[in-house]
Amino acid sequence: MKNIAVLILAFSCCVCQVAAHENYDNVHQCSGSTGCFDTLSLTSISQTLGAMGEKVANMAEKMTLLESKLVNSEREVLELRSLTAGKPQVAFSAALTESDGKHIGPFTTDTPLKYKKVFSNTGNGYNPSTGIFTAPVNGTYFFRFSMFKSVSPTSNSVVCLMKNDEWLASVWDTSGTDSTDMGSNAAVIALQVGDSVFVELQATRVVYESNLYFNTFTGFLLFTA
Ligand SMILES: *[C@@H]1O[C@H](CO)[C@@H](O)[C@H](O)[C@H]1NC(C)=O
Ligand SMILES: [Ca+2]
Repeated sequence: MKNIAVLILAFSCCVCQVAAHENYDNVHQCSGSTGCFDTLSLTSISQTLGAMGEKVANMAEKMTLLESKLVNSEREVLELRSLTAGKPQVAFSAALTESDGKHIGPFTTDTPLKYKKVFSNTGNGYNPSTGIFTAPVNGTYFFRFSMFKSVSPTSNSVVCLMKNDEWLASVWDTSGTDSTDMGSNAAVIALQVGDSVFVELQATRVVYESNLYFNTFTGFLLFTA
């Protein structure tokens, strides 16, 4: 709207300048006769005003059109915002495996757990072939994971929630005298674009999974930074 107002102003100035030149020519043509000058300049001014009026009417028409387009665009933006709540949608949830029941591990080094049974992955931040979630936007995220262990062959489970190479939260169960055990942990953390979050099975430890899906990894964006 501001730009259009400036345009109209600039356009009006041009018209004024043209009118002034026309008057100047008239003065030369009619030198000596003030009556002729008055009539000619009045005619010229009224012609100019007529042309201006037509142009302003055209512009008013165009502005009405633009206004209605703007109203439509604003309505569409509001609709889209209400769909996404004005923020990117990032949420995933996955379980370890679809097998009937098996141990995962032990490995000789700390290893990211690959949660392959994907329940949801809105925004595709989670990669089931690596087990790693990569933050698509700066923001504050919630993560939660669970660990299940069986008694045999060894009840010895340590899993950690990791942000890049930093330990955030762990579940630990290394007693060998009881049978099945389960634990979970969670964290709310600020991430920047490209930060990795995953659950790491520590070296020499195991977890047990079946198609009851004891071991899960879940995360979602709470709000953007
Ligand atoms: C994310 O945050 C970092 C640190 O505050 C900033 O340098 C970067 O520009 C931000 N990136 C985006 C895409 O907002
Ligand atoms: Ca125990």
